[in-house]
Amino acid sequence: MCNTPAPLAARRLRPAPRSLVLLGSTARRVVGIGLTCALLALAACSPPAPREYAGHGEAVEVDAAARTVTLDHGDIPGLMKGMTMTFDVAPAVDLASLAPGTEVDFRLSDAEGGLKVVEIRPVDAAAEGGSAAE
Ligand SMILES: [Cu+2]
Repeated sequence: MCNTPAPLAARRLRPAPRSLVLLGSTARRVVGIGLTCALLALAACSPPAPREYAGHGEAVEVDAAARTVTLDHGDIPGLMKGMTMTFDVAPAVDLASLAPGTEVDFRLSDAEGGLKVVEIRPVDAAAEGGSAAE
């Protein structure tokens, strides 16, 4: 008997990706278009999740009119090393009561486009001793 085992063996030896073989060229194109649309929809409809960072430092300069604060800040994990720099401040933050020279804890967020200070509050001198009661 002639069982022709050669083609079977040859087929087994060729590890062609099954999914691609099973899909016709049209189906592949549809999948490709679908993927492209999904990616475009993702890019257009869901902006990247806003990132937040916590920092600590000293308010060197406060410009309530320009909505900026210059901070001499320590390292901000995941963002930058310690430095003195000016940040934009989100509209909701009250800068009127923040005096230059104040030691502050602050939060930054990139939710509204650029990086902005979304919270800034003086470090309670009493809490600095270690028993921080907020
Ligand atoms: Cu900085």
